[in-house]
Amino acid sequence: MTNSAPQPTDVSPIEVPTAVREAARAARRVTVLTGAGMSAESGVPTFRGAKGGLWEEFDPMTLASQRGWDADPDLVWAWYAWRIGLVRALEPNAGHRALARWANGGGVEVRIATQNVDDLHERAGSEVLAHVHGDLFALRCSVCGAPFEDEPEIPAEPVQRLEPPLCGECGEYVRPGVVWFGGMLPEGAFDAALDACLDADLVLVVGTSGIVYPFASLPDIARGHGVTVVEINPEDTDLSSGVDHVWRATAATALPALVEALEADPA
Ligand code: BV8
Repeated sequence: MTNSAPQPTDVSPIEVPTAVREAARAARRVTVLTGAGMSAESGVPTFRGAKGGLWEEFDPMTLASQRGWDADPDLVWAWYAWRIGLVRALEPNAGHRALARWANGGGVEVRIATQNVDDLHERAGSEVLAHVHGDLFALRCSVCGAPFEDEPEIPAEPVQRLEPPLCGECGEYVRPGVVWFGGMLPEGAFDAALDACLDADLVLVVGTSGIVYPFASLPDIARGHGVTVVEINPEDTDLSSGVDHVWRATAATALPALVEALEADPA
């Protein structure tokens, strides 16, 4: 595999670039790194991107940071309650389903590490190795850390402000189980993702702008260890110049096409 600068493969979305199909066919262990673009075709807004994202409308440091929560928990909780309601109402897309089918098809080990806090990979039937930025649905007390198992009140329409639920143990506010900017990643999550990249034959980077660290460092580390890295993204990203192949396509068109091609012509 030449490591010269990857040539964008301007093929129609359903056609699988030969180099990508060959790398996938030869692989026994595939690690898939996903970001918000993986869930975009399910209707989950991305954070950035040409068509606008959450961060255009909402300031991440106000809504996705400890400082923002300390300053105004009702504002932050209302935002996460909206996102919980939104994700619940949406379905996994053909990309999520294709990854589950690939993993369950046998003959290849497919491991998923994601930045996404939604549960669409799991609802598509995939096991997720690591939610490196946490889980929208894993609610816990913001003070004593006790898990919150009750059903939080989710307003039908988005509201500006909503008081967070109270912890059954200590009565303090309950927060979403996500990682906020400046926050520590879940115990072992980054290491699990890193290990899965280092002993992979192929790393697929799907739907991420590659801006948020340390997750964004994974493709480079993998490639530095001689692992083939392929980016699937309709747009150029900070990662594009550092991968072996870029496939300018969307998650829900590229992944089903790839898995179909492999099923049609297995290794
Ligand atoms: C930490 C949960 C220890 C909350 C999120 C090194 C250098 C610089 C900065 C740092 C550094 N190390 C640490 C930092 C600070 C910071 C950081 O990276 N800042 C950035 C902004 C510069 N990192 C942290 O704070 C991390 N913690 O490092 O702790 C520490 C602490 C302090 C200092 C040192 C060390 C924690 C970061 C986690 C924050 N939490 N989410 C919530 O969801 O509310 S991040 C959140 O935004 C998501 O989880 C995701 O990670 C990120 C969004 O990125 P993407 O998923 O890539 O989405 P984006 O919208 O950007 O792009 C979408 C892409 O999809 C686009 O490319 C688009 O083209 C593509 N696309 C669109 N449609 C499709 C598609 N692709 C395919 N198909 C489609 N249909």
